[in-house]
Amino acid sequence: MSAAAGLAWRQVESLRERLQVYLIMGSNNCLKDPAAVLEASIAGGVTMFQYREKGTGALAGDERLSLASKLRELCRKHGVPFIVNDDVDLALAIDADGVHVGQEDEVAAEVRRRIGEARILGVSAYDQAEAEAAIRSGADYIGVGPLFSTTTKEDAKSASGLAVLEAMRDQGLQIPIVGIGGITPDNAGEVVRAGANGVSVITAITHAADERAATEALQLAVKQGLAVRADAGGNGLA
Ligand code: FQP
Ligand code: MG
Repeated sequence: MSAAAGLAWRQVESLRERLQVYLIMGSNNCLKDPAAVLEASIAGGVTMFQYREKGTGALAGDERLSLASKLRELCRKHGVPFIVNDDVDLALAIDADGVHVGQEDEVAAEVRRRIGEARILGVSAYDQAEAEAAIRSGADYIGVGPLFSTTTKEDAKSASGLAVLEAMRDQGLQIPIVGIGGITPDNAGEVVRAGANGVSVITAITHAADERAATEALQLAVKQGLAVRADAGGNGLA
């Protein structure tokens, strides 16, 4: 990544667009070769990618580094921002475009300090207080959820529903938001209409029979949701 590209991606308008269809994935989420899954999803229009190698059967050590590097190069080749989940050292080692951390991970303000000003910082927020703290820590975007129930994350909290997104926007939060947890092409539109700029998914793409088609369906649902929001006068956030 050149520093210039990183800074451009951090621009708020650009980041909102990048959050539209955000794929999160590690080797253990995939039913086939992870690089093939990522390539198919990029062909279908994935706008951002998070490498999350975690949970039962996750790779470690050299295997993890090697897969991370491979997926990082694929993203670079196609101009898709590459984010690393949790692991700042890995992100710096492979020159990732950013890092995503949650409330139980390295403190967000410290992550911002370590990754510098050219990389994207994403932070998970379950409610308004966590969202405000994330913003103070230098987050570029927040991941809000789980909105719907999910079985992918072993330690997931209970589903919040869409009201949390509406409440955040009603309270004036302007930061780019991506919804997470149990999102499919069927509910992606309502996630955006409730106030998210996009959706992030694991299973909806990695377990799809056709990853490209699944990505296209998510992209369409998000675009339609954004259009409805704009028609309704938007909230200045679309
Ligand atoms: N939102 C997003 C994103 N990515 C994530 N990985 C999470 C939320 C969850 O630390 P966290 O983050 O609570 O759990 P884990 O590290 O197990 O994923 F916004 F990018 F969609
Ligand atoms: Mg985490």
